[in-house]
Amino acid sequence: MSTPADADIRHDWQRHEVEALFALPFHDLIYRAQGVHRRHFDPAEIQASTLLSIKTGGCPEDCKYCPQSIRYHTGLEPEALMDREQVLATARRAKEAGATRFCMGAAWRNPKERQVDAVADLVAGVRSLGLETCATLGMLKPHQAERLRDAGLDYYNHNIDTSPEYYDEVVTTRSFQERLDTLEAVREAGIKVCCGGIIGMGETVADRAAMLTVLATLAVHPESVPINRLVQVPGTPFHGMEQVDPFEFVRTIAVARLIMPRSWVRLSAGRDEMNDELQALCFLAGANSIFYGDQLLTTDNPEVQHDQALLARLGMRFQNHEETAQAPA
Ligand code: SAM
Ligand code: DTB
Ligand code: SF4
Repeated sequence: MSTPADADIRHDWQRHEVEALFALPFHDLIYRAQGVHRRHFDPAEIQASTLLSIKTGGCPEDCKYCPQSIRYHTGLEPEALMDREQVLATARRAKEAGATRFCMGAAWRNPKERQVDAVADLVAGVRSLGLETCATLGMLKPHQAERLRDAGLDYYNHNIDTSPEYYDEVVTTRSFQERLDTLEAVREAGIKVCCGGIIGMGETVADRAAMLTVLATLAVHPESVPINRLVQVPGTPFHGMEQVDPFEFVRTIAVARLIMPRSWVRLSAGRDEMNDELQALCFLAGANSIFYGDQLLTTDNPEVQHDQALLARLGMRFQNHEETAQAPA
């Protein structure tokens, strides 16, 4: 028998319908998003992912938001791949602090075979600690995705970043289609997909609607949808961009929740510059995941004590390890 919750799941969203959601009065949009959220999730529960940059800087790509591109002078010193013990020690601390997922990021256009082997070894180690694993390493070929799956990779993060139309204003060194090809390789390998974008790069509301429509019309919705607010890093071309209206940011979260009801919608980069009230509005709009830990990849994130206190003040709690625990691969 089909339930109202089943009827929430659609893969045929049209751009004009999604734009109409963005145009709703704020209170109606939040009310609808809350309704969908409560049909699919416990509204008090937040999933926590901790990020670690395992290979920082020196990236050949030209993403105009990114401090790790070699083309921009951001003062970041390129570093070699981090050693295994250091990664595992950081993962252990993340688990002790309450994270359930550990995401390893590398500033690569795409990994070479030996780099995939090295990350596969890290994935196996992190998974054996009882954490969900995620990696973000740039473009992947199908056999590389399979290698990472065999090592026990649960999620792969690869963002579309923005709408197909605005994309060329943001990145020129890889195409939107190449991003979709990587997402397909990941999905085909049986790895869960983490895919979202960035708000505040000068895009229009129609671009935001178009970006979310691409995600919501994939054959399977991404299991995680990170919504980042641009972190403006001096030296990057997008430094100095006009700030996005906080309510417009909350609307983006609400629309993501409405059209991808079963996905973990992550309030991602940019939280360090948000006040507690804005974050609470994002949770009310349906965000139920955060990056947790004092650092994102290269920029600051709120301190763990602050996040713990915020959740306590809101009567919310972190998802616990038992809910995500899986047998070792
Ligand atoms: N190099 C890999 C790639 O681009 O696929 C993985 C790491 S990359 C830093 C991961 C994602 O972080 C980007 O796709 C982008 O969405 C996000 N990101 C990077 N810099 C950001 C910034 N300054 N503000 C917000 N999000 C950012
Ligand atoms: C995602 O969507 N956001 C994260 C993660 N996936 C890899 C990265 C945010 C990076 C913010 C800038 C920095 O710290 O370098
Ligand atoms: Fe490189 Fe990823 Fe940064 Fe783009 S977002 S410059 S691919 S590290």
